[in-house]
Amino acid sequence: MGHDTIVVGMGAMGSAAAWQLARRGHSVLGLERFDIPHDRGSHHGVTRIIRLPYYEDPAYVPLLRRAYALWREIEAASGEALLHITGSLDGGPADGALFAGALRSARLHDLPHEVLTGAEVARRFPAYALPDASRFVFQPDGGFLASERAVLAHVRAAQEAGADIRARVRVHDWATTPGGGVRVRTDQGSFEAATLILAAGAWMADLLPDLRGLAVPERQVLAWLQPRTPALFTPARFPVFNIEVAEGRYYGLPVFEVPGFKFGRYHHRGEAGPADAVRRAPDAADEALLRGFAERYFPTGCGPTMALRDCLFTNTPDEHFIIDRHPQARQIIVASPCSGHGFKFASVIGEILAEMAIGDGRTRHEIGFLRLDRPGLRPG
Ligand code: PYC
Repeated sequence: MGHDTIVVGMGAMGSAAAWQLARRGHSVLGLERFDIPHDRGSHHGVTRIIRLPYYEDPAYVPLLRRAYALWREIEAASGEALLHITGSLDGGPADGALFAGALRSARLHDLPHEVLTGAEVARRFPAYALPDASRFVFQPDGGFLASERAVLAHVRAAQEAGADIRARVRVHDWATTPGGGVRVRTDQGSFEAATLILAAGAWMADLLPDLRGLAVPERQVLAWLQPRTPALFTPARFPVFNIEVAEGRYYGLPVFEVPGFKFGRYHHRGEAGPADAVRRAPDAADEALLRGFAERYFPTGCGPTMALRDCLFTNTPDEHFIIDRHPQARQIIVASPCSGHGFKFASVIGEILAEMAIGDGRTRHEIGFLRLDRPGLRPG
């Protein structure tokens, strides 16, 4: 057997898993099809939101608490500042799913929080001009992660712990071996291991055809606009947000590195398909849609466009993650279709994947709600 574990995909989840495995003394081969880091998938674009009152489901909150601790651990191990606290605002119409979900998680998990009207948000954070009738959960521990830096920190830490990490290696396919292991065929030869972790993000269904229809890549576009009043859009004065407005569900972050505040619309224009087939380059219609949102809700943020970039979500039918073993091959662990909200969890998902790959394969974390055979993934 070549390695204990092969990890396919050195993005957010795969790089964290490589570190968690290597630091436990496991021999790891990490394979990435593109560069490390790269801008084809779901980890580029400088920053990603982290937030605690999880409107998607309160079951994520314990995972988030551990994710925060592990982000601080990789910061200490790498000497990189990765996690920046700004507070978070989550909400929209008072009877909407986003506000109700955030409030439910905050109450259920006893998270420090305040409920604010649109006018109260504007008084405290003057960049915001949200509908006064809407309601928002402000939670002080929200913030953002420096995303490419985080991937690099995990990769470097994994290498220092002995992992063999290789970029520009394209995996063709994989097969189980008679001895209960796995062989991975690539454009640079075949590799064997006892366990395989598939963390290939938008390319998951290419490696695991069973996931077609369950892990569907979707094009997203992000805008960075130079604020007309930059002082209102700094991390100290601009909490990260997830909001529902008349135009859809949007998220955004303060100015960091790129001289513009960053935001995007969930399911931007609904363009989905295989990762290599989805249209990529942002166009004038993308920009117009995003600027229209900012002009209405962040009028002092709406200076010149500084950057427009695209990335991919990998959506499941119920928009929850998939983390499980392959039903027919227990030595294959499937992770990383995260429906666009997974990056913040990468640190804890790395720990989960390492625990699943080692010893009796049990993880201390409660991830039953992310299994492959859950009702939300069944047709109809
Ligand atoms: O989870 O806050 C989030 C998020 C923002 C954009 C994509 N996911």
